[in-house]
Amino acid sequence: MGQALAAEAFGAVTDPRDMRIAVKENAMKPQQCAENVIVWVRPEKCRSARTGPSRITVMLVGLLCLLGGATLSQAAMPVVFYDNFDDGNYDGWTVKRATDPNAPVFSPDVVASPEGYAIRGVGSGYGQPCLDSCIAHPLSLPRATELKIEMRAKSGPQWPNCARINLLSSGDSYGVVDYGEGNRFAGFYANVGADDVEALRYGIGNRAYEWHDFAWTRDSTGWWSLSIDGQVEAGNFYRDDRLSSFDQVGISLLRNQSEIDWVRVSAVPEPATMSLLILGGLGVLARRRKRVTP
Ligand SMILES: [Ca+2]
Ligand SMILES: [Ca+2]
Repeated sequence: MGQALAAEAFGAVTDPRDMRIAVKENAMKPQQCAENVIVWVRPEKCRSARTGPSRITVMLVGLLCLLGGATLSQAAMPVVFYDNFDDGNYDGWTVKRATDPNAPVFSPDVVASPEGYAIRGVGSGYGQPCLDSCIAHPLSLPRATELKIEMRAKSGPQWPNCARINLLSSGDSYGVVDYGEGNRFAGFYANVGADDVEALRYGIGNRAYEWHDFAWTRDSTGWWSLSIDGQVEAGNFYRDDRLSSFDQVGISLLRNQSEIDWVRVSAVPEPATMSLLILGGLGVLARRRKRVTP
């Protein structure tokens, strides 16, 4: 994506010598190449310009730095959805039935947590039918490339226990879990058409039972990585970019020991969308310059 961004920049600048952008890729750890954006501006051009000369160039560089940074830096990936439940409710979410069509509908509880409030499952877990507390919130996320699904969650030691986020795309989904009881893992699921894959089952020991910040991130080449508390623990564990447009965020809490304190979804638009943003920005700058230059 970085290369595409650079190509767009060259195409939009009348004198390509004014500006060069290079993106240093690190193929081994693509999720860490984010900060490697280098921008050169030819200084003599700035000096030779008279009225607000390279002001537009400087603004372009600023714009490109911002957009390039937003594109490449996962730390700066735009947040498209966030709820921390600290207002003591889950208004805006709809309580859903679990996948079992015979399951009753269970509303999760809102409980105090070390960081405000969290939501917690109810009951003792599986039964006849099973006892997930499921809620869903609408989301409008078209054509994303890079993605990040995050939650602060804890699960519990008794069987069964699971705190799960689903990012839904019509009938398909990516699912991420903090799975408790004896298994104690962070997991990732891709449910696309008839393909239902458990792509990651990463053992986390007793951390499954404690509050931790989990992040499942997809980079611009489709590789997913797992970070816990900001540290990459399972880098590039799976490659899947089949889903790019999403319409709902779902939460599933199994049993009254599994809790989620906050959920956050971040995304970067596909290059075509980003190019339109860049061209739109350039157009605004060009019109602004035209107005101030006789
Ligand atoms: Ca709320
Ligand atoms: Ca909270």
